[in-house]
Amino acid sequence: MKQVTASIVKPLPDHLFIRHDGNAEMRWEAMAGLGYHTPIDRFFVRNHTTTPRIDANAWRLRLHGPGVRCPAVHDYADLRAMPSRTIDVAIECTGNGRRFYGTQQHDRAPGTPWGLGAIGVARWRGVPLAHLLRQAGLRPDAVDVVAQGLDAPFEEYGHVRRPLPVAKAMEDVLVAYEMNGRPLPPDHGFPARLVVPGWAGIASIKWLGDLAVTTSAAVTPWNTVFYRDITVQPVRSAFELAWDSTLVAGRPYVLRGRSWSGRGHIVKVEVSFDGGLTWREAERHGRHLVGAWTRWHVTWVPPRRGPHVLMAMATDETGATQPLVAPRHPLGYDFDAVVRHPVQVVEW
Ligand SMILES: Nc1nc2c(c(=O)[nH]1)N[C@H]1C(S)=C(S)[C@@H](COP(=O)(O)O)O[C@H]1N2
Ligand SMILES: [Mo]
Repeated sequence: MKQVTASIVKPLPDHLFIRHDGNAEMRWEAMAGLGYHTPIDRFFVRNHTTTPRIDANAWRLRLHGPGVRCPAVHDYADLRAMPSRTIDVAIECTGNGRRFYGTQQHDRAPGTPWGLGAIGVARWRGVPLAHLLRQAGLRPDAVDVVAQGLDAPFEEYGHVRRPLPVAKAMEDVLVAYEMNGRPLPPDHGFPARLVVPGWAGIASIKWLGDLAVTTSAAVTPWNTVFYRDITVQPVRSAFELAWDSTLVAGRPYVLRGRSWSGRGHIVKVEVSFDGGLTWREAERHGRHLVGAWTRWHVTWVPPRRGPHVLMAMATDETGATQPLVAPRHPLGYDFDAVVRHPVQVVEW
C-alpha cells in the first residue's frame, strides 16, 4: 500500500493551493486584492524531501572552509543578537511556469508542473551574510559559499546544497530568521534560511546548517545536475485571477496583476485581450521594489460571450521583455513567455 506522508507542515486548503506531490503552488486568485506581501498561509512551498522539525535550542550554524580565517559556530540566540536588516524580497522557483512549455509550446518538460504560483514576496528579517563572512575573516581569495540544508538527503545526491558566488554573498544576501514579522515557519526554513534577492529559489537554502567558504569553484549536484547556469530570475507576469474565471459580457472589470524580474524594476506592462493583436499599457501602482514585484491593473469590458484569453507582457529596466515563446529548456527552467490565461465570458 502506498503510504501518504505529509511533507509540508502547514495546512494546504484547496482554495489557496494546488498540490504537486510534496510541493504546493499558490493559486493566483488567492492574491486578489491583497497588499504587497504574500501571507504565509498561501506562500508556495518547494521541498526536495520533507519539512524537518528543528529545535532552535539545539540548532547551530557552522561557518568554515579555506576561504575564512576564523571558522565560527553560531547558535540561534547569537544570530538574533547580531545587527539585522529587513528586506521585501520575492522567492521564486526557477521552474515557475514550467507547465506552459507543454500547454502553450507543445514541448512538455519534466519536473513539477508549476503554473505561475511558485512565487511569493515576503518581508524577511535577518543578518546580512556579509556581516557573518567579514566576522569570520573572509579571505580575498574566497570564491564560493556553499550553503547546506538540514533537511533529509535527496535521493543519492545528499543534503541540498548549492554554491553562491562570494560577490553575491557580500552584496545583498540575508541569513533570515523572520518572515512577515514572525519567526520563520517550519516549511519556509525555521530556524534560518538564506534569502538571495533576484536569484532562482534554489539559492535561498532553507533550514540552513552549514556555510563552507571555498577558494576554488565549488561543485555540487545543485549547480551541475540541477539548476546548472541558473542564477537571475527572468521577467514574468500573472493576473490575480482564477484559471477559467467566468466574466459577464458588457460589464467593466478591473483586472489586477503583478509582474517581476530578477534583473531590476519593471518599467512597462502591456495587456492584450485579443490574442496579441493589440496591446495596451496597464497602470502600475503602489510600491515598486527591485527583487520583489510590481502591481498593476487595467479595466476591461468583455465584448461578447465565449472563451477569451488574457495576456500580460512586462518589460524590465534592462530592456528584457517577455517573449511570446520561451526558448526551450530541457529541465523546464526559466519559462518567461507571455502566459495565455483563459476566461469564459457569459451573457448576463
Ligand atoms: N534545504 C533546502 N533548501 C531549499 C529547498 C530544499 O528542498 N531544501 N528548495 C529550494 C527551492 S528549489 C526553492 S524554489 C525554494 C522554495 O522556498 P519556499 O518553500 O520557502 O517557498 O527553497 C529552496 N531552498
Ligand atoms: Mo525551486
